[in-house]
Amino acid sequence: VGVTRFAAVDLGASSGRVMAAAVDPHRLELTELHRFRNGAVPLGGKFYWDALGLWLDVLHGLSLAGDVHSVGIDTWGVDYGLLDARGDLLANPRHYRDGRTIGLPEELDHEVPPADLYRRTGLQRMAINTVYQLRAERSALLPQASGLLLMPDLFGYWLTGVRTTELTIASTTNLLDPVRRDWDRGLLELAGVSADLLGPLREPGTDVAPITAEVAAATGLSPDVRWTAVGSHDTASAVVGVPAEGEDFAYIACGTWGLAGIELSAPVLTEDSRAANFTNEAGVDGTVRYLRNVMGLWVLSECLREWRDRGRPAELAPLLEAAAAVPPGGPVFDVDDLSLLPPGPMQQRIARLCGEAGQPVPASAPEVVRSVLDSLATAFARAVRDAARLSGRTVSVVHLVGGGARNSLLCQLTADAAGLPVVAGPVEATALGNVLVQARAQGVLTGSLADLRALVRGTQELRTFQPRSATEAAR
Ligand code: LRH
Repeated sequence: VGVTRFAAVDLGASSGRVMAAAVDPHRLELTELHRFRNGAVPLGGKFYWDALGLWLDVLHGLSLAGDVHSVGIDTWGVDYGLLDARGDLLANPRHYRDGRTIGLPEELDHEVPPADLYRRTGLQRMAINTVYQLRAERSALLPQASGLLLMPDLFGYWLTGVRTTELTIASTTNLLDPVRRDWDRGLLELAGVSADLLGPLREPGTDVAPITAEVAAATGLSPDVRWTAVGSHDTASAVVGVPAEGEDFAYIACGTWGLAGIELSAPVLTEDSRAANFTNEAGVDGTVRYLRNVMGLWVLSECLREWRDRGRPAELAPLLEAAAAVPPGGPVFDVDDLSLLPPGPMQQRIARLCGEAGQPVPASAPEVVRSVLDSLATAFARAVRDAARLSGRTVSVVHLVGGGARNSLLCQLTADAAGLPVVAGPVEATALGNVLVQARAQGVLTGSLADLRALVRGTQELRTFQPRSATEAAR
């Protein structure tokens, strides 16, 4: 069997990248072709995607891809673009950190009681969910729209001219029935979205279409290159890329967000699960991603941005080293507090949260960093414990993948808080999961998710952090 090459486009919250991978049943080698900044574009008090700027970066990345067989695209969840009758973008897509959905969950509660919405969709209650964004759009652009594409599908449409809605990204909308893995028509109607506004639903791992002649000309790619629908929700791809062995594992996909949970074969839609704010998102191969969205490294990166803007030292490596030397047992705050969601003065918000919780306020930068990481580790450990309890599953190891896997202090603190070994890596689990699903869809790999994960385990660098006792940690 020869080596086949694939391209993965992964649009993450702080950066986007185009990667190439060489794959055969014993090989999985990722090369970064192009990395570019990504983030919410503030304008007029609102936050947008820079969709066309990103499109140029995607084309540039693909122009460096050479001889690839197919392309897969993943982005973060919940956001979408609206199309007019000609198929053109109606407006710049909004970014979920926009404040337009504040108060809308409470408003929708009058039409669909929260318990009912959870039983039907199984999603964690978050104001960023598409159902609330659409509500904000109801009297504005939605009536003019002839099409709605979630972000990875929008880029796929630009790549091929074909509209489709991939299942894992659809499952972040709060409009999908996680049991039937199909739209809840009643909720679509309530959101003001007719089913024909959305493309047909497709499972991840579906070959969709070849790239357009325009894209082939712009990138130098062969016009035979395919778009393969992957787990196009970045978290779904990240979970494919978890190098787990067996079933007793939890994962934390830790980047801007920290998605902490387990993989199940059926959703958990109980009241306990709703009260614990767990989500049931669709995964690859009919799986359910049973997890909690934890605020993640966003809190830390906003602190760094704030310090940088004020001309204070904001280099991550020395700050982490200093944070590691801060004694344990310091202030821990609720990282999921809604006040931390929008960009802004993070240190001040953290100080307020610590103060309100009757804890000392971290003063120096290393103390703030340590408090953020202790708080994240606490939230991750709680999510792992809750996921096991609510699903009745046993967890004996935690896999931490994504950018957070580089942060040794975070990995160690998570192991300590969870009382379980943490296996860190791969950092690029999302791009790897994207590529693996393409390679299998295109017949280069075969087997189950366990087989795909074995390839990750056998080819990528991993580090294990053993949990320490309190006395060991203090030393
Ligand atoms: C992580 C993520 C997460 C949420 C959020 C909007 O990048 O996709 O799963 O959906 O972003």
